[in-house]
Amino acid sequence: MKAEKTILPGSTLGMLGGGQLGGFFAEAALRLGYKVCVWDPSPNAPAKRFASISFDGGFDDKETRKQFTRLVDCVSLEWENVPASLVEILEQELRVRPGSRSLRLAQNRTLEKSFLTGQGFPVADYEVVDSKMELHNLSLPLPWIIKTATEGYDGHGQWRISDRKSIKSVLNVITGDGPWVVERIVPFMMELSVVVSISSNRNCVTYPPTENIHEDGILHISISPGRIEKSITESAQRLAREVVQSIGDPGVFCVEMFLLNNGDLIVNEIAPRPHNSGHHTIDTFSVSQYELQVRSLCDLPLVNPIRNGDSVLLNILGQEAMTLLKPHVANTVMGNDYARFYFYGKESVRPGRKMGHILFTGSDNETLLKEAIEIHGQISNQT
Ligand code: AIR
Repeated sequence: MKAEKTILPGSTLGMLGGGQLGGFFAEAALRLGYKVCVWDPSPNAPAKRFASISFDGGFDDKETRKQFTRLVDCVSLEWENVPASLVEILEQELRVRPGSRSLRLAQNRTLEKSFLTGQGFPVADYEVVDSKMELHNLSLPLPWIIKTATEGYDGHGQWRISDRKSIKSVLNVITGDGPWVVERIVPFMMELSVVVSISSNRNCVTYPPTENIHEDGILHISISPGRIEKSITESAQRLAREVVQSIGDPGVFCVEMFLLNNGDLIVNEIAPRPHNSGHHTIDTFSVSQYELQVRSLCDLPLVNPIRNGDSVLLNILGQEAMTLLKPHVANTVMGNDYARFYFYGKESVRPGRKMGHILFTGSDNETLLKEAIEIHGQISNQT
């Protein structure tokens, strides 16, 4: 790795992955005066709308890698399915943040879990099985959620089992070659996520916890700040900071956790990148998670995010985008006084695909939540 130095505006930042998260990173970088080079095999990847230059080659294409390496001053990523082997090669010549170490952890739930438990962080009880048949012999109390160790994303590669009788039927639908992580489903009060940015000298800044509501494994609504007591806010931020510090890689991370009925927090997952539940930081904080990604990558000072309002984020999923963009719906929904609209520019719709989001901002998140639910009703019920 190159010596730590500040990479100043005017330089070119490389981005592996060209989805919406990379797009928001690019917008933050452009505002600060950087150029951005996006590498994503999909020619129409959303972040390419903001790129000074972009590459469409596969992540295993040597020629693309050569040109990308020559052009960029440093590299970040926005998706954990970018091959860790590519990041390892790039790291030999360039600063890559977060690096292959955190990427490898995030790409493999088995590694992630053993890292977390090894470091003494609380997680749900779990077992790792290499073959599906081992499920019959597990003594882990039910209900379970079974997750593929690798390549799970947005609820894909996850199956729930509530009783022993249904093990047999689930065996027929589970895909992949294993291993799988089988987690005990814990009753929780709330799902929370905390975004942390950490610099190369291990200085950390965190946002307040966001409260997340999922539907079918996909993030539906995020409420900021989460509706929790101050003491839980502080413990969640401390836990997230400690997790990220123990990984040790500079960058932006999100620690997803569950708040249990007894007030305890347990870690669910770590994302080595900005998070969907942190999009609101663009609008309601003095510094966004994307700007902090740029700052931690370039060794610019990390500043404490100052909140200037409440927010409720509503994801626009799959077909909802098409409904919203019908003229009569757009004309009413887009007239909402609290709402800011983000469309990611994705060219094809898939069920559950994140097509955009609406951010409701104001001074009271109960009012904003009502607005979000009302608009969700309008975009999800129409054909
Ligand atoms: N992403 C990555 N992990 C979680 C999320 N939401 C973002 C990244 C990635 C994009 O989703 O920006 O590039 C992929 O979206 P899609 O709709 O093409 O699967």
